Amino acid sequence: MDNPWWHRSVVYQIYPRSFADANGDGMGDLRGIIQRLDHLAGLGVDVIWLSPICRSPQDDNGYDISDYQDIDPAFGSLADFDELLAGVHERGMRLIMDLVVNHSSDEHAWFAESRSGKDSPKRDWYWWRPARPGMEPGTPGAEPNNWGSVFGGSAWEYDPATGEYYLHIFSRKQPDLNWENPEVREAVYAMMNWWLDRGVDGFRMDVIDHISKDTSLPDGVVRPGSLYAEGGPHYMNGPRNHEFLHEMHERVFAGRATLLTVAEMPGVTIEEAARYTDPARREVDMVFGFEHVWVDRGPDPWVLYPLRLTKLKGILGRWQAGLADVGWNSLYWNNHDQPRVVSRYGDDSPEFRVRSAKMLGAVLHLHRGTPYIYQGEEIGMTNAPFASIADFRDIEALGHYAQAVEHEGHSSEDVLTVLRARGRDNARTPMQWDDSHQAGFTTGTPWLAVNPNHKEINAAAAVEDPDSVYHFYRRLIALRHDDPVVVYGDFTMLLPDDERLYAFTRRHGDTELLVVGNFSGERARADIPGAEAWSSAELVLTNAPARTGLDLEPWQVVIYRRRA
Ligand code: TEU
Repeated sequence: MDNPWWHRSVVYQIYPRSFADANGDGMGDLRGIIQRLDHLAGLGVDVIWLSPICRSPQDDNGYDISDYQDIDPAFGSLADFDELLAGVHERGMRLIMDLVVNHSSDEHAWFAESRSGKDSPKRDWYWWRPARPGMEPGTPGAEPNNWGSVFGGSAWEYDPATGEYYLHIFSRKQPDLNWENPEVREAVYAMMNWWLDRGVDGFRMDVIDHISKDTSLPDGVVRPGSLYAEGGPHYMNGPRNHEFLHEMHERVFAGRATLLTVAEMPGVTIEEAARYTDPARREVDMVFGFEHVWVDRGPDPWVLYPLRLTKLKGILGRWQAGLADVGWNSLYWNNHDQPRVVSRYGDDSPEFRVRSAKMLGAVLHLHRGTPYIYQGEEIGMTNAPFASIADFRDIEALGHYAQAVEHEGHSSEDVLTVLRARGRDNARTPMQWDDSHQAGFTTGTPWLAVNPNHKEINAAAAVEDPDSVYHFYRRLIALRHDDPVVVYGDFTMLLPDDERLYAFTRRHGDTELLVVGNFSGERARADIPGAEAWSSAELVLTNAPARTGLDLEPWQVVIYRRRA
């Protein structure tokens, strides 16, 4: 079988709300994206992934869909979408949609019908349950189980009209669909086929390892200091998850040649990832694991830990090894849920921002797998200077703040410190196009404040400057397109115990690459085994004035190539 095209591809994620606003209402839209397509074509990316654009009350910025087959008026219309898709295809790129089907919006017609009465034909499309036995429905503690919602509070919402509760792992406006019901699955597959028939090239599947739950919905373990239990073990990667994704493959993907399917799976292990992405099992092409973006957190996601490079290398090295023979990795530092990587694992000070952003890009893109770039990463955008809770918009940040400050007794300043480092709004500040008012994102008032550093950090300046992060990313993408060792080479981690250097080799046929990145603000020498063999190798790319050999400047990365 030929290697699939997406092995050679780089994906670029657009968060439409924050990308480009064509109509001046302060929110990005499809016509804004159409106007900026040449930025992406110029970068050289192969695929665009659009975060949700379907009709939505926008409780979770579109991850709460009320009509899967229409565009939210705030983003435009189906006609705008068709024009965008054509523009993407004309430039030789592909487009994948965000598929959000673990839950719908509570304003979806399906849920309205389900909620209308216990004998509604769609009652069983969602997870309705009575109060805990012996408890008065609607009173504290009477929820069917003790799970907490990801966004704070109970995972159950009481519905007085029928005296029952519905499950929502995310917000109360995101009721979980019941995948046990075959009608639900058929409705989802029909909708997916409708989009593919319209011409889209695949899907990124939101929390798709949450669709099969332990149907007994048992109580979970409550962490000390928490009000609610972590339900994850009972709803992530559940007993029928593989079965459902295989069925989806059969009903939707089979026989369609050029698709890309990527499954977001917060709870996935390497072993499970190998199963989900084994082509012989016909489920999905790749998964987004979370271990490497949770490297700086503990069991409580809201406690900060410093990055330990050895731990990060341990995780990514195990994923490389675990999917070396069967399956395929996705590679990402950033998306709309993660803080900006240059602020998180790099150094966003004026002295080292550009250099560390390039180093991080090179280390990621030279792993084996398909790299994802999140809008703004290619110009080294940073976390935002949020002054107070009033500056945040994200439902997760606001929900966590309310729970931690109002119900769990934490100080406001402590919670803000964590939110500044970890809050999702860091990724969601508007794309910085130029140094003008509102960074060229909108002529109106943006829904979330533009980062004041757009005066220096913006796409126009980056495209002008041959030494920018943008042109470095462009070269990384070109390197993948030009040299099969980047795509197919095997992966060997070096210096696993070094807390400053990230070093590995890739080998394909007679070509070998050596990549060494310095994750520190100090000079460091890479004492790798067989270092002398690299002394005459070609320096393919670096981000600092080249020094000799394997002595690295602060935050420097070197990529060497040699042929046997
Ligand atoms: O994210 C799922 C997910 O794992 C997040 O809840 C993550 O744990 C959290 O944001 C870390 O801070 C997906 C989407 O990417 C996210 O934007 C949605 O809010 C969520 O699903 C619900 O649809």
